[in-house]
Amino acid sequence: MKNKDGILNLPLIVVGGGGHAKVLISMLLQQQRRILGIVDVKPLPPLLGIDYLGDDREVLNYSADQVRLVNGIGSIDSTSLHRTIYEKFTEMEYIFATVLHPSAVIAPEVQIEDGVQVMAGAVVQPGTRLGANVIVNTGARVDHDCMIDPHAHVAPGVTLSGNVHVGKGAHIGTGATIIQGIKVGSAGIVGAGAVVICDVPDEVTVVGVPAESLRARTTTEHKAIL
Ligand code: JB2
Repeated sequence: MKNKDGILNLPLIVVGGGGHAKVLISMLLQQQRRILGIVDVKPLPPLLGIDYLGDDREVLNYSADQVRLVNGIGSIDSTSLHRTIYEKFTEMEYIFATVLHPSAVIAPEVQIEDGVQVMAGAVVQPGTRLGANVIVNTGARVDHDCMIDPHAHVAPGVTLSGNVHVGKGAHIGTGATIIQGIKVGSAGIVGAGAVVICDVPDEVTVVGVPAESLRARTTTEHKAIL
């Protein structure tokens, strides 16, 4: 995989200055990338030595061919802000850098779209496609032929067996395991530590071992109480 960003090596602006941005900045500094600064909705002290520039309007001081952006917004309650930030700036023709930790093991046959982030210790096997703005977080394992649609977040320590399809903007919580051939619908949420053995419909949250819909679980619990 080679993308335009890797060839041009343009300076970077990190959008968002919280926990996810800190991990990205550390990776980028190890790779000796030049970071112009951070934009955030609130003023921040320097983060790993990188200064706060101002709010998102600060990006507009640079043309889209002078800089690359790094999406420093992770997944707080959902991936929606991560997605919004990406869409807002790509509509203005800015390009998000692809950030791959050198310790991640990524098979050469993996397709990687713009703005993908793969953190330390992750493994991504052949035949997999990582859509635009996808995060494969620390130590996650994505086995062969998985389709990870744009804006999805595969949190630290997740295991996806082969042929898993993760829908647009889905969030796979820390340490979850998804067996082979499962589809998680768009904006689906898999709770931390869940073991998913059945498909997850769009916008549904599943939790537990084996995973079941949060709504179904709540209803069952209510019935039990009543
Ligand atoms: O519209 C915005 C905006 N809204 C919030 N534009 C910009 N440029 N920044 C924005 N922010 C800023 O994002 C907040 O002011 C805050 O500084 C930052 C979010 O930081 P936080 O640490 O709360 O979340 P995160 O997205 O960096 O990290 C989450 O996701 C990661 C994947 C956490 O849950 C982490 O624990 C997790 N590893």
